[in-house]
Amino acid sequence: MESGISSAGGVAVPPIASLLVVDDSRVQRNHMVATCRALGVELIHEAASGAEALVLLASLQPLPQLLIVDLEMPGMDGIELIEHLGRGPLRVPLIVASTRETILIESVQTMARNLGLPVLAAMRKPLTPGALQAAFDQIGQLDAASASVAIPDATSKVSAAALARAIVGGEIAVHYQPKVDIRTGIVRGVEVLARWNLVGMGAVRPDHFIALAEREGLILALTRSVMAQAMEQAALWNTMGLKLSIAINLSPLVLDQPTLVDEICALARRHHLGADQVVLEITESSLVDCMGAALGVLNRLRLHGFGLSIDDYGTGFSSMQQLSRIPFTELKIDRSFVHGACERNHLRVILQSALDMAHQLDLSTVAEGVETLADWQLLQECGCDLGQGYLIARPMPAKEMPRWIRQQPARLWTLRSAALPGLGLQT
Ligand code: G
Ligand code: G
Ligand code: MN
Repeated sequence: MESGISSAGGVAVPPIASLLVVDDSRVQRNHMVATCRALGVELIHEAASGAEALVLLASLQPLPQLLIVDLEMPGMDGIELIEHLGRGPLRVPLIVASTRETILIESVQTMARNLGLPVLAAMRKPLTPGALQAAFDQIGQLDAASASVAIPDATSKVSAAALARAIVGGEIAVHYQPKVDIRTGIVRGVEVLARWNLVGMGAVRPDHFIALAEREGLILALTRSVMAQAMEQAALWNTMGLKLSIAINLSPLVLDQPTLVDEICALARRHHLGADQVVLEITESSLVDCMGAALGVLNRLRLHGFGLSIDDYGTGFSSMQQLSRIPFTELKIDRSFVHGACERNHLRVILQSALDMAHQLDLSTVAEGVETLADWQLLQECGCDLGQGYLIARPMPAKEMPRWIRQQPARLWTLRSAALPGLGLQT
C-alpha cells in the first residue's frame, strides 16, 4: 500500500493538525502535501485509492481531522469512497477536490452532505493555498453547527392520536416569518408556519407532523386551526396600524374540500381582512395528483381576490404546467436555488431565469432561504421582489413581531455597512 507520513515543524499552530490526502496521482499528492505543509499541517497521510483510504482509516488512531478526496481514481473512486463512509460510523470532515467540472464536484458535495458527512468545501484543482486555508478555517464552524442541532426533539414520540388531540386542544401554534422587500428591507408580509411543542419534551419537526396530518386525514383540521389563528392575528396587527399580508400554506390535499373557499372567505370577512391581504401558498410538487377538484378551488379563491403563490418553485415535476394553468400571483423560488447561488453558476442561471419568467408572467417573486448577505445582494442584482430567510429573521411568535419590526432599521443599517461598496442595500 502506498501510504506515508510527512511532517512539518516549526509553523504556527494551524486549525488542522492532521489530514489524509486520497489521490491516485503521485504528482497531485505531492503538490497537495507541499501546500498543506506550508499551511502548517503537521501530520499528512496519503492514500492512492478509495480502498487504501478505507484501510488506512481503519488503522489510524487517532483519526485524521480531515480527508481531501479526489474523484477520479482507479478501483474505488472518490464517489464510492464517500458513499462507503456515509454507510459507516466514521464522520471525518471532507474536502472534495477534482479537476472535473464544477457542477459534478458540487453535486458530490451535496451527495456527501445528504449522507450526513461534514463537508468543508468542494474545490476545483489545482488547489491554491488561499482556497485551502479558507476551507480549513471552516472546521470551527462545522463544530458549532453540529453542536447547535442538539435541540430537544420530540418528533419520534408522536402518534396520529396525539396529533388529533393537539389540534382539537389548540396546541398547534403558529409562528410568523417576515417576507421583506429585497430593495429596501421593508417588511411586506409574513409566512404563517405551524409549530407543535410538547410540554417538557421539545418541538415536533413541522415537516414530520404536517406529513403525519396529511397521511391521517388531519390536515384539514390543522389548516383550519392555523388559518383561524393567523387571520385573527393579522386583524390585531391591522388595528395596531401594522398592515402585513399573511401567507398561509395549503396542502394540495385540502384543495378537494368543497367548503374551503367559503370558509376562507368567511374567516377573512369576520376579521375585516381584504382578500388582497391573504396569500395562499400551494406546494407545486403534489398538485398534479388532484388537479380536477383543486383547479375549481384555486380559481374560485383567485376570483375572490386572494393571492395564490406557487411554493418551493423548481422542486416539483411539472412546475411549468402548473404555472400555465393556475392563476398564480406569486412565485416562491425554492431555497435550494437561492442560498449559495452567488458561488454556483448553475444555481444562479436557474434563479435568474425563473425570476425573468415570473416577471414576464406578471407574478411577484419571493426568494426563500436568504441566509447570507451574498444571497441578498445577488437577489438585488437579479431583480427579485421579496426575500425570506434566516438572514432577515427566523420564524417567530406573533408577540415578537412588533419589536422585530422596530429593530429592523438598525439591522438594515448593520447589514448595509457590512455590504461591499457599490453593492449596498438600498433604502
Ligand atoms: O418551519 P418549517 O420547518 O416550518 O416548515 C416545514 C414545512 O412544513 C414547510 O414546507 C412548510 O411549508 C410546511 N408547513 C408549515 N406550516 C404549515 C401549515 O400550516 N400547513 C401546511 N400545509 N404546511 C405547513
Ligand atoms: O416554503 P416552505 O413553506 O417549504 O418554507 C418554509 C420552511 O423554510 C420552514 O421550514 C422555515 O422554517 C424554513 N426556512 C425559512 N427560512 C430559511 C432559511 O433561510 N434557510 C433554511 N434552510 N430554511 C429556512
Ligand atoms: Mn411555504
